[in-house]
Amino acid sequence: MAEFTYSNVEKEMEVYGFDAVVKSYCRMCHGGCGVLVYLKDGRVEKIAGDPECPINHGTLCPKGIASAQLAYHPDRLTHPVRRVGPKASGQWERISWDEALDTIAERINQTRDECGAESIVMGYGTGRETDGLVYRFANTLGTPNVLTAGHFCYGPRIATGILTCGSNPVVDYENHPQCIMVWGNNIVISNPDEYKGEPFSVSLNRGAKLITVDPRLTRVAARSDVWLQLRPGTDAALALGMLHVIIHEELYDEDFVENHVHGWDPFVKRVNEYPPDRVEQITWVPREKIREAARLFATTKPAAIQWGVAIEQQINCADNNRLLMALMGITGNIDAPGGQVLFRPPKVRNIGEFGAHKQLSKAQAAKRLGGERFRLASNFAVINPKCVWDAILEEKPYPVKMLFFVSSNPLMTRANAREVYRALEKVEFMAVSDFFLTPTAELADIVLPAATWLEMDYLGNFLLRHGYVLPRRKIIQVGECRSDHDMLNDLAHRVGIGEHWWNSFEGGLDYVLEPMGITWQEFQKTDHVRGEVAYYKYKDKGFSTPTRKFELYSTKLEEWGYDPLPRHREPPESPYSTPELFEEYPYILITGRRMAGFFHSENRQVPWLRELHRDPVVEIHPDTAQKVGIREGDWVVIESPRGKVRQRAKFIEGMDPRVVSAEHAWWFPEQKDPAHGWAESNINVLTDNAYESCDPAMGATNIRTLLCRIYPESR
Ligand SMILES: Nc1nc2c(c(=O)[nH]1)N[C@H]1C(S)=C(S)[C@@H](COP(=O)(O)OP(=O)(O)OC[C@H]3O[C@@H](n4cnc5c(=O)[nH]c(N)nc54)[C@H](O)[C@@H]3O)O[C@H]1N2
Ligand SMILES: Nc1nc2c(c(=O)[nH]1)N[C@H]1C(S)=C(S)[C@@H](COP(=O)(O)OP(=O)(O)OC[C@H]3O[C@@H](n4cnc5c(=O)[nH]c(N)nc54)[C@H](O)[C@@H]3O)O[C@H]1N2
Ligand code: SF4
Ligand SMILES: [Mo]
Repeated sequence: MAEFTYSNVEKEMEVYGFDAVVKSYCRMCHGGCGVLVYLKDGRVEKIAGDPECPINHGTLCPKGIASAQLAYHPDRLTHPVRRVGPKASGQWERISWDEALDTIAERINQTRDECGAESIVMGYGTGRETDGLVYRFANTLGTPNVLTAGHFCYGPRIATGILTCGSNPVVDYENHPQCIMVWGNNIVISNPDEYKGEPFSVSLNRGAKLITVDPRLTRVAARSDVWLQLRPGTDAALALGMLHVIIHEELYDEDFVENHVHGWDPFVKRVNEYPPDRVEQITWVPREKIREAARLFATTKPAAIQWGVAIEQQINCADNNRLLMALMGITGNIDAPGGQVLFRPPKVRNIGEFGAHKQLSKAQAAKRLGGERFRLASNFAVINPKCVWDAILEEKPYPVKMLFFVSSNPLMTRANAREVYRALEKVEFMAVSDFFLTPTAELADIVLPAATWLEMDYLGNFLLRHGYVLPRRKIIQVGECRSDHDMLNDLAHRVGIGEHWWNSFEGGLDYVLEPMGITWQEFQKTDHVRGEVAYYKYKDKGFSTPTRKFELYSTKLEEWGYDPLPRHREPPESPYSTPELFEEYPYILITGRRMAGFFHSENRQVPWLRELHRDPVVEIHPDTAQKVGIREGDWVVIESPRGKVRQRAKFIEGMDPRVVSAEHAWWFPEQKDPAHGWAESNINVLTDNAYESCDPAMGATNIRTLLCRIYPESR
């Protein structure tokens, strides 16, 4: 264990009688915050931020602080169970780990032999750091089908980053950007991926200019120099409008454009289709504001874009990402200190090797669901969820017989939840690994009790692109819970693919660390490692793309038959694309803003966190509310052509009266029947997953902008 001394910690131990304080890294979200875990009689008594951690500098969010309430929750599943009644009957019996894993192994072997490995779909949830191993399991087993949120979250940033400049450009807060453009992101609440709110706030406090692109007046928007309140789903048009200003006013970095970009002329031609007056009509943002923001961003150095998932859950997903990268690139902020850096990882095995992607044969890879339709996604081993539901329900292009979800709750988090339900109900066999019997787990055949971050050794943040790898340490054991890594390593031996795995999972940790010449036992004595930090690497080596240039014009997309240049597509449901529907459903609905205490469908049962936020909330402008007869705090009905749900109205002046914003992933663990109210307030009952509404290359489901009506429950 790392040696450390903090005078206040020593004092606290003395005064409160803690037995030990252990350093580790939280993972109640995508993870990364350094923590000090205080123990008394072997139990976690308190969790505090580690002031020495370069990621959070001692700060923590409510989820981190409440982690022990999750770990010790009385409803937690602490041993494997097998369902003994019909699906969703809530009838379970306790079984041993051996019995559980043997049963799953038997089904895997039988399904693979009778139908082919591709009819087994593995799945994992966002950022639970099960990613690498679930892929390793799937790839070594021979199935190309791994179902994640990767089609509409983070995956698109990585995929388009690789196409455009070789990696994902990450904001360099350490060198304090002088201008930050927050685009479709609420960083101070969501602390997503590589980012935590603390370094962002420090840069603001040092005087960085702030531009916010968000349909809602968030706390960040309220602090901005310029707030662009765009119509939801029109980000591509807005970015093209800003590029128009930057190009026509010659505010771009000439050296970068001349020497380092591919496709400048055709790109400018495309941008010319989006002058600010046209963009104003599309986005509802006044042209003067577009100009003001473009000028501020392009003339303040260094500048960075703090981008979020809102731009990815749209039909324009891949192009939105590419356009924001174009803004970073042509203003000279790529790989610049205080700009957007292509950080290098330390010398560890990369996620591709850990995920054993080379083990999957070409013939099996060609069977990836949706592979022909969504070629960008498929090239990054990502699938669109509807392809899985269709393969179960319609057996097309082949039947999927088995699902195995390790850390995901798709009934709450995937679009068109009623279709998801039908698929989970029909599938022949489903295994789930989770902390609780969630609405998804209630439909499973076997549920495995997973370990929380306090109960595992792992290489934290090893997938992310900020260049850090962190030693997460096992501190407690709860019941029979096991880490997913340990569980998958064990299962791999039971299905005959053990040769690609290790005797115990510690071997997997050693495998990743091997290029650094150290073992897990040695690594866990350190605080963290970081890759070498270097700027402007492209000046010597070019970018890691097919042309070695920053590709404004994507040669790969062209090869795959897509438009190589980014453009704006009107959202599939909108006042303009579906005017008749708009008459019946006259409001634009945004779904899924983040809440501080919850992580998607998680934590509704954690007392400190539920206290922060008791009920699902839909935000609405007071004028709109008055028009439809809604009072503040009322339970109201939100309805789309797919269905209706209830949430409580909250009045927000800082919303366009034509837009409402609902929360996602709500279920009610306090309802003890096996449905746990999954359909009551679950906004994904309303979202659409039709293929035509998805991003044509990435398969991102358009869940951010749809049409709805909203009215009091009593109507
Ligand atoms: N309408 C709408 N829908 C959305 C979104 C939105 O904005 N709007 N956002 C989408 C996005 S960006 C994402 S990433 C997805 C997220 O989708 P999911 O990742 O499916 O999200 P969760 O609901 O958090 O499901 C995770 C489950 O895993 C369990 N769990 C947590 N940690 C572990 C672990 O270490 N091991 C195991 N075995 N289980 C664990 C939790 O208890 C929980 O039940 O949701 C998407 N859905
Ligand atoms: N506490 C907490 N933290 C989380 C999560 C969580 O569930 N809870 N989830 C994690 C995950 S998986 C993810 S992906 C990240 C996401 O983190 P963020 O990217 O911060 O996601 P959101 O808060 O959903 O959306 C950000 C902002 O986008 C705005 N927005 C909505 N529609 C549009 C649009 O069309 N265009 C633009 N420009 N903006 C729009 C919303 O109003 C919102 O303020 O958060 C991660 N962190
Ligand atoms: S931001 Fe994430 S890693 Fe940091 S304390 Fe909160 S949940 Fe933990
Ligand atoms: Mo996400």
